[in-house]
Amino acid sequence: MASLDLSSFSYHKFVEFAFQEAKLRADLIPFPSHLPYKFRSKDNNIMLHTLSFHAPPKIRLIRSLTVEGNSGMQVLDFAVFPEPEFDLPIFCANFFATANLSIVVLDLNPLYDVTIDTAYKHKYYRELLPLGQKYFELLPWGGNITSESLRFFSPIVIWSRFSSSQFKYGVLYSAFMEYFKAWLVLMEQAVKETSAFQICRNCDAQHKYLTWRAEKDPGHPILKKLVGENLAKELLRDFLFHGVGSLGTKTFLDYFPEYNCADGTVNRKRSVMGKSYETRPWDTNGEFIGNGPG
Ligand code: BLA
Repeated sequence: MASLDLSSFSYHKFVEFAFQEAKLRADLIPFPSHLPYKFRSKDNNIMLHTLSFHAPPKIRLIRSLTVEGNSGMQVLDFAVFPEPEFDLPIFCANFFATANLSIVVLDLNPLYDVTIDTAYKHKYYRELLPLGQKYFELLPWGGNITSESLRFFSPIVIWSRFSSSQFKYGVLYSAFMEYFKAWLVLMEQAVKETSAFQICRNCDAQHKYLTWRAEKDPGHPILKKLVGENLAKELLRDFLFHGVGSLGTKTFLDYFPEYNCADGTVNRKRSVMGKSYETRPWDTNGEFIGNGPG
């Protein structure tokens, strides 16, 4: 199988595009408690770069982490989190590539579970379905996933695994640009919520999302290997999923009691339900057709 020379591509191009595009539509201010980071992994072979901003009144945090070096691996973790006064989706691009294999998740992650909340689904995704359709064939469904993850995904999620190639890299770049521009349009149109109840709900929903990812994101083992357990923890709590310690007080087990072990600790397995959804669980109208675990 042909493999891709990883030195011929970089996710920096994605990050540059995103921050430039965001700057056209919002005033980005360096995130107060973050410094742009450039650091080397423990074995010195890999560089990690971080960048983060906020942009009142709508963007609480826009941040990116890239990992690259001569280890045969490239990673992008780029996300945008809205202020709780807005029920905007969370922009999410998580790409992992080796010379042979790429694993990607690109989505406007819904704040509310769209398999249940159809009003939220219609509000944000009805008009975006054609955008998703453009890419579902070229970046096909990646097969079984951790079942718990699905409630954080939207009907236009791109979850894919494929042989790394320049062609796919180009398709992914194009999808990334279009998805991000679509998010920015939603952001521009978003109207500030005034109901205290609704703002609290948004805040809780975002906190639940952050709590899930800060505990169970599939990238954690690699981050820990690269920078060690302590720095990885700091990176997760203070940078990647900043807000997990401040937007709410509930714990992981409050949100996800099914992970409770008999001794009161969190089950270390990533999934208690197991993997499922072998094929795309939404039809072309964005109707949920997944059978779920079992
Ligand atoms: C695999 N990453 C995956 C998978 C998903 C995601 C769904 C497939 C395996 C699984 O079902 O868990 C991504 N899951 C997500 C996202 C959400 C979610 C974005 O629930 C959001 C709610 N991935 C990264 C980073 C690294 C990384 C930063 O984002 C590395 C530093 C690596 N992801 C990575 C690897 C795999 C993977 C190595 C395959 C290994 C595995 O399946 O455990």
